[in-house]
Amino acid sequence: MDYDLYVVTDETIGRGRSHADLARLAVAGGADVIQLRDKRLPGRELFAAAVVIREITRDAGALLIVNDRLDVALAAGADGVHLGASDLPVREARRIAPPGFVIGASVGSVAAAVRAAAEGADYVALSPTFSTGSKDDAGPGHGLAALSEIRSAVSLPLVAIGGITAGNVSDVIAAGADGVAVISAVVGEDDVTAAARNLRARIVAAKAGS
Ligand code: TZP
Ligand code: MG
Repeated sequence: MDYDLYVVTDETIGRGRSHADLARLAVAGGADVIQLRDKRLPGRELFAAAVVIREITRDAGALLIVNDRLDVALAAGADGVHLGASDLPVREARRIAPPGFVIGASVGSVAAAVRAAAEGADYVALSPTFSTGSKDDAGPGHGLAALSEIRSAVSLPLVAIGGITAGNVSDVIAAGADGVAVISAVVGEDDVTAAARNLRARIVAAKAGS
């Protein structure tokens, strides 16, 4: 599974563009993963958005991950779900998800990453890697040292999320991330496709140099 550029849709940051618009523009720039994330939408509307983005991501060969909601992810035929500390436990999601379904987990420490791996997560995301204005309750950034520690402790794909920009993405990859998840650096830009393409090129270059 390729997590190089993982774009999280957020209509509050997306300058008037819908989740589907953002997904379409981001995959055109090479996004490998689209996460549908909306804390405001009722399940029925989140499902409707997921169905549309399922088509967009399938056509582009990108993964679709739904944030928080395993039920919506399964119903829409998404590739996976992303779970945080206040969501369904990874162990329970693993128990009821079909084979091959991707479960991602937000972690803030080595211990949490090791636990997520033991419970059956397919990837872990260090959240937040740097401080961010895009998530109210994100808390302070854990930093690159934490990223490297987690890299050494678990063999699962490791994604960095929070405060990642074109300016720091090379350092994030060098510290051990397999991929980066972003909102504002892509979704908040005027030209979403160009921003995605630029970020992905930097990720690929950083990997080639490591
Ligand atoms: N989870 C942890 S940090 C974050 C989420 C959804 C927000 C990331 O947004 P940005 O704009 O890339 O910092
Ligand atoms: Mg969550």
